[in-house]
Amino acid sequence: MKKVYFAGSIRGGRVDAALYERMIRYIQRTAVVLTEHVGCSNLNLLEQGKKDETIYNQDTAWLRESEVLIGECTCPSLGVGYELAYAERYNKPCHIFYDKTKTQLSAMLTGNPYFHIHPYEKEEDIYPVLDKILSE
Ligand code: 6K6
Repeated sequence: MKKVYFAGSIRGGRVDAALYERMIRYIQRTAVVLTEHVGCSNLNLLEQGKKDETIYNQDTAWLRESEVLIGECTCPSLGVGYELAYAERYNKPCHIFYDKTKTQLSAMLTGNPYFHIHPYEKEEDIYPVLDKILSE
């Protein structure tokens, strides 16, 4: 099964955490998600005790191991931006979703033809695109 690195905001804000969880569950029907915790609603408990250095080392190792990055970028996150640049450096295909009724994506992403960008209006529009990405 395909190994997916799912990226979504953590310290950048958790307003879309439930959406991340639904996307992760959907992807898990046909692929392996290395970063399941991104959709975890009880992140406060989980985050306690984990050193930032450990998080960085683990996440960059998972990025190198993954075959594709799928990011939900409606809520801006420095960590997700960093992960996208890191994935590009390792030639991992990057698919970026964002709700175009809620935000304008950074020009540093929309201006880079390397990234596959998927603006959506309704959550239901996301899932057929995920099907396509996962069957590639
Ligand atoms: C443990 C369990 C859940 O959360 C933790 C501790 N924190 C993190 N654990 C794993 N990955 C993290 C953590 N904090 C940030 N990240 C990575 O950065 C994730 O892969 C996200 O895609 C991204 C979010 O960055 P920020 O800047 O919004 O925190």
